[in-house]
Amino acid sequence: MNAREAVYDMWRERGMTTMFGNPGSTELPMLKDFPEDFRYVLGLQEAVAVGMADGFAQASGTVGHVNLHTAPGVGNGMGAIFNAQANKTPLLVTAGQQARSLMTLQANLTNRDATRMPHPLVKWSYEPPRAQDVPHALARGTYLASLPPRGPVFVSIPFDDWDADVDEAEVAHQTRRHVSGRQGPDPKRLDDLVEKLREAKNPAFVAGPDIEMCGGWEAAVKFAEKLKLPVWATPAPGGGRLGFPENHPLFRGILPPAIGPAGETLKEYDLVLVFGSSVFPYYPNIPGPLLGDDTTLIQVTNDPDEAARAPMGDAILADPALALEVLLFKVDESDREAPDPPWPPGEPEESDPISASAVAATLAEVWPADGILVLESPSSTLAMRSRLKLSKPGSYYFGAGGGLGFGLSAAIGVQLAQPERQVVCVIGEGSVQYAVTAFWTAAAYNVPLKVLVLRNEEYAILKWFAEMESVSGSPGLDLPALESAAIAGSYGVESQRVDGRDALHQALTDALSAEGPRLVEVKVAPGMALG
Ligand SMILES: Cc1ncc(C[n+]2csc(CCOP(=O)(O)OP(=O)(O)O)c2C)c(N)n1
Repeated sequence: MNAREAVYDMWRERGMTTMFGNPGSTELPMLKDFPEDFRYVLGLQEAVAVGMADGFAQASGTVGHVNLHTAPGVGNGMGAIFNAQANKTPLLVTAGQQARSLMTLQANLTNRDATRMPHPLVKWSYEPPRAQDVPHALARGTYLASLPPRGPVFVSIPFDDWDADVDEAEVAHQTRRHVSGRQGPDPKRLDDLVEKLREAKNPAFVAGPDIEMCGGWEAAVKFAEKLKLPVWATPAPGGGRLGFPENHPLFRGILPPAIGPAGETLKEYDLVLVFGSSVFPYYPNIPGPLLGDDTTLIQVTNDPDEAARAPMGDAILADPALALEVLLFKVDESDREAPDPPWPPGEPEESDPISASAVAATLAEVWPADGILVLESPSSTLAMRSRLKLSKPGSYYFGAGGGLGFGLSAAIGVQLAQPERQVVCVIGEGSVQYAVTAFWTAAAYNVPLKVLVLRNEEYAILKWFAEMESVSGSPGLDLPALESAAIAGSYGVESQRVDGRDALHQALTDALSAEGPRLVEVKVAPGMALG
């Protein structure tokens, strides 16, 4: 058996049969005699390949795999690897390397310090010392990527390793292991938490993305219902997934992301339980008290770094879903009165062009029951969340790292992983440009993704930040004449430009019933849409 056969067997066994990538000469030996039961999805630029693999891994529940071209390919993919790290996406990033015999003289394409290159962005970075170690190294990387906190790992593989003989029995031991990483909470600390809950007069629950990622959606709903807890979503910039149905009567909204306003919002509660989130993904810098004097905060997270770096409160290290399931047995039903549901957002004001809030309201009218939103429209994030009120697990993907380019690429990966559900990528015209070649992949592989581009002819959110930061006179914030529909059309995605709510309603209805990928570009008024 050679290294290639051993590695493909391992990937097959782990359900890792979809590979994203952009190949070069150093990667071709890995792709030789590509097995028919595998699927290779070509990205035309590495940031897109990584973003697609990120979305695919998150939505499929497998470890994603993306293969990059030695040093320049890794370099191009780095911003997207940063996003995968922030998203806690289990991702195996592999890259080709020059032949071992040519590395010391540094022949062309040698990645001279391959393991250092992606270092701060990955959990582990490795180049096997011998060809025979390639299967074990890839197995180790795959286990590590999937252990909490999950994230990307990197393995550099020299050109001539793939045909090397490996010991079949040894490789079977190394690669057929099950390594499980869900950890339960310390029972003593959980009992303390139950006691605090019993004493609390006005507790609240903050739901983070790891609830959903750990399979704790149902348990979170039952827990909040049993205790009649008002529920907040963790601040939007760091909430790459949802932790709680946003149409639930107990759901209050999204916590404001800055320190001062978040502290102010939580001040009314005497106990705040944060599950599956950092405390907190703060941004931007609006100082203030972290927490009210009479508020106690307890965080349950499976990420030791999140537990250690929180600026206040206590932390319990555990899988948030497991902790919720145990807690459900330990807490008594509360006889507190359930809080009133919040007011739904009113009809958006009419304007010409229409506002992003009106776009969100129109999208809500046609939203498919099983729809999945991949969102990268910075100035309308809050309007989309508050009007779509997504209520099923696996319905929302957002780049928690804030690096643009995630949205369009990830949407393709999510749609490939969830062919039965309808994926809609809502994206600003500026954000489209960071992953523009993704249109080609959508067209070439007939990925039935729908893209809604909001054209406001500016970097709206940056103008808003400029105002907040008292920065006037900044260049580079206007985007006239960026023709997203025409660009997507030239890559092969059928596209349409519309103005006004009625035309948008019709265009979205048509796009959603069409079979292949479709794009709708809508003109919107400049500025922020907060609700
Ligand atoms: C890779 C990367 N480069 C730059 C930025 C900074 N940035 C944040 S939001 C934004 C503007 C996005 O514009 P658009 O998609 O049109 O959305 P709008 O702000 O108009 O809603 C930029 C450039 C970023 N987040 N990521």
